[in-house]
Amino acid sequence: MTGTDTIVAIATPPGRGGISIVRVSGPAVAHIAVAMLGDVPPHAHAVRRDFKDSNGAILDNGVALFFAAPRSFTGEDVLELHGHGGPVVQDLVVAAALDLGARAARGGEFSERAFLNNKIDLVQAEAVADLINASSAAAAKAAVRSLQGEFSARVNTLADALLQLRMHVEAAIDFADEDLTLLEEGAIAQRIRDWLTASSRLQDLAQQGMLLRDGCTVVIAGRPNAGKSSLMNALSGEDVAIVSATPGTTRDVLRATVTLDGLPVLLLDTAGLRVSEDAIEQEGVRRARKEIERADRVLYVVDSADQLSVAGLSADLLALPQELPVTVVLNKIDLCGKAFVPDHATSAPSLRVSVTSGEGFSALRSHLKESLGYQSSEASAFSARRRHVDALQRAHVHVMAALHALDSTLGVEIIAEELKLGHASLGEITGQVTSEDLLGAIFASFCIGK
Ligand SMILES: Nc1nc2c(ncn2[C@@H]2O[C@H](COP(=O)(O)OP(=O)(O)OP(=O)(O)O)[C@@H](O)[C@H]2O)c(=O)[nH]1
Ligand SMILES: [Mg+2]
Repeated sequence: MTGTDTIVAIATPPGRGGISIVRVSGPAVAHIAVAMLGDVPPHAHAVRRDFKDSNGAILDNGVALFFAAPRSFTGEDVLELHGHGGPVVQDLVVAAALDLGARAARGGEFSERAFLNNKIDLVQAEAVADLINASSAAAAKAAVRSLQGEFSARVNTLADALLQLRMHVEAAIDFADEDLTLLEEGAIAQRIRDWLTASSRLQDLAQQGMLLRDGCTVVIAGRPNAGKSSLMNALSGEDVAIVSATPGTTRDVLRATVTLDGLPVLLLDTAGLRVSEDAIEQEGVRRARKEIERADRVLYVVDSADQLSVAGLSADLLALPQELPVTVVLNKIDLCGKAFVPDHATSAPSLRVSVTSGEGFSALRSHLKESLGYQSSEASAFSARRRHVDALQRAHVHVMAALHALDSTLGVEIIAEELKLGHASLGEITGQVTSEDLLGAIFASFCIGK
């Protein structure tokens, strides 16, 4: 399935740098090496060479690395030219390879070839991109674990167990007379239950991996002057937003990224929610509402020292979209007595803080992590994507259906079919079962040269 053509790309970031790497992969690599370097260097040995164009003109002098198929990242012959990091010289080296029969690689094409040549599975290919794009140290470590195959191994264990179950059940179909003896042993039901337990556990882990990779969006909302921008600045540790005693200060949506124990959180500060005659402020409120709808969690900030805000809290919360995950942050508690707890008639959790004194902040951070579903279990986390979690869930549902069919003695064929569908869902994760569309979508998001 691999391309019969040879691809070339600059593998290092664009611009000037100490070193830049041009990577070539495909059947024409040996030809290109002979033309540009004078020989094909020995496998995986760094050699010093002049890099020449097809006319023999010297373009650069650097280190060349050749990896013979299939012992390379892509599984094809690969040549890496480590030259000087100037944009013009890099382009000249690429142009020379193009001249000698290579074509410019698309984003992710090297990784795609690695996948198609069975050097890595789909989860690992995705982990390459996740590692490059990791927005926190924890996310990077998690991506490395996926890259090393930890997630794939767990998926494969589940898939293998399911395959065993399928074989057992399908044997029951083939030997119809012994139908009952094969299935009524009870062992099958127990094995399916065990499988479901393991599947739930992996779903939890994958969910964590997805959180680590994608992070969460937390929107700070509330009435004007509640202390939203102050909270934004305090949580991000930066002076992102203008704070002033004048209500209606913030108009635009302001963003800052913070890391909570490795969990990347995008914080959004928004305009105070109120009815206003001012067109600019109206637009600010409109933007605030738009972000609120998309939030993974809303921190609804209340000025606890302001009687009107406290009295209006229940109504304010009711005016927010239904089923929105909201935490009420009762701010400015430095201005009220300790015993003061405004009552509000919703089930939203509430926390008391003072941005000025810092009181209640560590509780707020822990609450955020917990409410976003993050357990900072760095040791076992691996990166995962929404599509992995979806596929795991689908597999789980099918196997549940199989168990149901077994319990209600629905017929062995139905059990077999559900197990088969579950197995196929798992296969989508590592790429045993894929469609062209899926592959295209995954690799298109990679950077060029990867
Ligand atoms: N005493 C006290 N004052 C606070 C606290 N938090 C914020 N403030 C003050 O409250 C005022 C409003 O703060 P901002 O952070 O600008 O409020 P905001 O909710 O962003 O206001 P808008 O952008 O106008 O909607 C400022 O004068 C802050 O210094 C607090 O915990 N205690
Ligand atoms: Mg503000």
